[in-house]
Amino acid sequence: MDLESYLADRAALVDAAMSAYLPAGSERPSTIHEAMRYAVFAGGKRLRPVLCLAAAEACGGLTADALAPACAVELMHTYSLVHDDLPAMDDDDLRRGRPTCHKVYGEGMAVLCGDALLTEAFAVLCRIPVTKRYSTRDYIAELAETGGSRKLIGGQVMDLEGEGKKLTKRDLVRIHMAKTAALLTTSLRLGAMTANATAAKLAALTDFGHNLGLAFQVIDDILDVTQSTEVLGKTAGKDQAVGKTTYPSVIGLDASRKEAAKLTKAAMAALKPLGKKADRLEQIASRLLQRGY
Ligand code: GRG
Repeated sequence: MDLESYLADRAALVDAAMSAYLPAGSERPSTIHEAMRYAVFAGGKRLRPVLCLAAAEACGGLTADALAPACAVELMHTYSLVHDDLPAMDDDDLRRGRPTCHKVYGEGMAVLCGDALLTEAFAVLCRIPVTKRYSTRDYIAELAETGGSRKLIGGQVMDLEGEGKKLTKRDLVRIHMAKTAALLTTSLRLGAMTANATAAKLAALTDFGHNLGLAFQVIDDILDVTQSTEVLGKTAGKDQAVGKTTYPSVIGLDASRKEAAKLTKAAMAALKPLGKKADRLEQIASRLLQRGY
């Protein structure tokens, strides 16, 4: 299967599974369930769930067994976007090419929508078939650590407190390791765990995830200044408008492109222990890098 067909096929599997897991839009109280579905089914790339499935496959596991964690990471991701867009955070009107959740359903409902999506992520995670090495407790610990104040929330705090200040490249790495790279890495690790992956394979995927996550963020920063709002589906030039330090603002556009390429190369090198089975992950990394150009 070529990469395009693979990405479309896996995204469709994840969408069908998420639709089955989530309450129907008509279920009472329907406003919250409609808001959850509005946020989730808004045309996201489904990068994190696809990485989860591809990691399971790279470790010799079944795609079907990794569907629950794939949905869980996308639900956590969507919650973070809904809350990140709120006026108290990034205050954004546009996400995934549509009005943000709070613009449609109001701020109170958007807060509750994010809360419900995050809670649902853990409920879905409990549906993972247990393997010899990993128990439900291991899956929950993995996702909880990533969603907590040492990773996603901590990264968001550093991000908020950094607005209007001149940060160094080291500060940026710390923020993006906690925000973007952490959830990408956990997506890979949860998928691999459903395939009963050894500690060595998990370590290789962790290394891959850290480098890929940072590369993804450098590319996201580049796109923010080089692409239009229409292409991005979210407000272009937002980073500069709110005084956020980005890779291009610290090291320049050319050096940022080189940095993204270097990180992608390091990510690909980390896949060596997985052999040919990791080819799909390598293709995905290469495809993400192309987005930055
Ligand atoms: C808990 C409020 C809160 C925040 C946690 C992850 C995070 C911190 C906030 C999300 C907002 C954000 C801009 C994160 C940076 C990572 C990033 C570039 C997200 C966009 O991911 P894509 O491009 O989006 O995969 P789609 O829409 O395709 O899913």
